[in-house]
Amino acid sequence: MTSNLETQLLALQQEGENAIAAADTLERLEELRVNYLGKKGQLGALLRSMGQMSAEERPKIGAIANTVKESLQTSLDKQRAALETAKIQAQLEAETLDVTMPGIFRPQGRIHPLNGIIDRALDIFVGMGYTVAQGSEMETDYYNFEALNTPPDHPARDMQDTFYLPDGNLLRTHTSSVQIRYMEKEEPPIRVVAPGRVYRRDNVDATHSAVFHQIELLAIDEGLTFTDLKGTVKMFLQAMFGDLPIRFRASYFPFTEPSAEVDLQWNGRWLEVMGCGMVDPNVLKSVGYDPEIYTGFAAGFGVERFAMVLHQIDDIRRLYASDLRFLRQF
Ligand code: 2NM
Repeated sequence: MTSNLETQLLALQQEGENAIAAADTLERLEELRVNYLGKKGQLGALLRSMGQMSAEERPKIGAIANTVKESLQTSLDKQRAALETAKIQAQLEAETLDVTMPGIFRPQGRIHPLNGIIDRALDIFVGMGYTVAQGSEMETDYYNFEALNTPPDHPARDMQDTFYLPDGNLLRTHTSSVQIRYMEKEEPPIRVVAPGRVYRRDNVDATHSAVFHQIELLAIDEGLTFTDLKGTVKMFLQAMFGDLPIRFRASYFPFTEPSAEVDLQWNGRWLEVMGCGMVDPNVLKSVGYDPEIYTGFAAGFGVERFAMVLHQIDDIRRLYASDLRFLRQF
């Protein structure tokens, strides 16, 4: 009986140690610990049969059982340490970073020349206290023409000049519609600048595009005069082009009276660069402002024209061609 139990204990130790040495994961090792040394494990099951043993046999078998238990526990600890080291080692190898590898090439992006002009111009006006406003490229006849004192028989309203949509709306021909909507929402004093894409039914050539960009500014206040307009335009053009001669030439727009064209002397030649004027009283009335109290000035220019002058670009179509050889120059 005694030697039988002793044999079983030693056999259990041998079997357990073989299994522990063969365990290749920490999960498997934990299974073995529960199987041999756990509360309902094999060692416990053998020891429960010690109850039937004589008093002198019991300490002897007990001592052997303790040796088996300690030996299995030591083997478990050793194998656990070995598996944990191997796991960390594998992880370190998987995460090895070769700092001598060449970097991943990421080509640098650039600001498109049109956005470059828009950014610079808006910075200048924001510096003078203006707020930037934007609006829809699709507009109603009212906001694009009617509220801007443009009569129904004005040539700009002709099918030849404006893109009309099947639903009766149109593609805005200037960003003035943004100014009208801004004035409807706000009360004077107003200082607003409206950049954006506009549409005209022009035949496309080196200097014309059916889609182009405009920036328009508007100031409404008590006591604003043509002198304020001239000073603002001069400050802006100086910031944009440098301190060059400018001149104002009488002109006509339906939405301003008086109106003027602004020329800039660039490389010894006079270039027309902006249109401007004092906001027509009819425009002020259409947004509910009293023209007896408020006056204002407005001005606008084409972004493409500015870009072409400042960067010596000979054909407007280059600005839309997405040719990287062209775009990388800016
Ligand atoms: C220009 C020239 C002259 C202009 C007028 C307005 C508004 F909404 F106040 F009536 N905004 N912009 C204006 C006036 C634009 O661009 C060549």
